[in-house]
Amino acid sequence: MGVTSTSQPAVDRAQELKQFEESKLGVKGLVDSGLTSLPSLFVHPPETLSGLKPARPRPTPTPDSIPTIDLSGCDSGRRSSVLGEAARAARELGFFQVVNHGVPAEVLDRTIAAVKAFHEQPMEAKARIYRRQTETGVSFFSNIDLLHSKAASWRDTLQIRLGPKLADVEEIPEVCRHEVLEWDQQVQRLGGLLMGLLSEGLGLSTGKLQELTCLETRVMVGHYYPYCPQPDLTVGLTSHTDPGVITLLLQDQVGGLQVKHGDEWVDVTPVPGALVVNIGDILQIMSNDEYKSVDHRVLANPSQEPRVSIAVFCNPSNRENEFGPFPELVSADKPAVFRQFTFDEYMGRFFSKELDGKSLINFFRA
Ligand SMILES: O=C(O)CCC(=O)C(=O)O
Repeated sequence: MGVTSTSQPAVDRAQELKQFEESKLGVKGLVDSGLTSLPSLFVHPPETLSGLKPARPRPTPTPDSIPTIDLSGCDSGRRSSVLGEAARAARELGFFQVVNHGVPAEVLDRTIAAVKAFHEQPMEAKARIYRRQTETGVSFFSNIDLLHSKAASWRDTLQIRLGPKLADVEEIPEVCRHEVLEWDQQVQRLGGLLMGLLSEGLGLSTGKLQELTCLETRVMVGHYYPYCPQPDLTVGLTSHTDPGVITLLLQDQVGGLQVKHGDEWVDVTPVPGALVVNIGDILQIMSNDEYKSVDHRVLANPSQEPRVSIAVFCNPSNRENEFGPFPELVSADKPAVFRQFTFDEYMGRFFSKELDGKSLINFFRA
């Protein structure tokens, strides 16, 4: 296809974008075509590239590295210590990993393998569902913000609506259908447990977040980050915060996810068998700024081995209800720091702009 490489003169970006989108090849298609330098469409501005230096090495865990929390016994004797750890991580870092979460290792492995198999099918199979409209609840695309962003990123995505209304089951690619449905069962169970812990961590009842339908809307994105020939010129995923309540992420062992902590980027180093959990903007707002929704990004993948990650975003399904800080967390000493708004208004703003989260949450500050 006619995508301009970095060594060729620039052509009209809109035309280049259109060609890439209409080819339905995705980034993996570009890699498979044998390209050795980055199309200019994917080259990020100097202000992004200058901040891409590797995260600070952390040979031993330090208090501000991403903690791994052992969930075993959290329904019995260890609950208060587990919820203390989860709440502390949610307050200080907005991210943590969990092990002994009850999801069998075989399920983790086959979910990753199934999403990888989807992306590694012949192009025609994927092109059939290359689209940005979501009526059927299933779509394959490269870069959710391709049409709004200043520069594209080096990843493709399979997106599937899991709830409250599951996507048309027949539309879910057969190569990963069974595994996606099985994954959603695990997400619902574990998501409920985590929401219980995070609710209690705010001093609220265990069921508070689920009563507000926070686990009902679930969207899965199965990302594929192929080898990038010039990883210093682009990113896998630009820095952003997640707009929803919590996100559950399953990543393979390749690595590349980084979280902003203060002025530094910290690696979320893959831990075998672990799942990554992060706080979204709505939960930061509902917690009246107690919990933190933090910027995270993924570096472009320099290794020949593709990186696969699967995120499930959990959002409220009551989109017309008003959201804002929990009244229980507002007092004369700690007034509400956000105004009330509907989730519809929030998501409308999220999808109309580039992925650069913080300015969005700030829009709702009181
Ligand atoms: O691929 C990853 O590790 C992160 C994915 C992510 O942040 C997202 O989909 O919003």
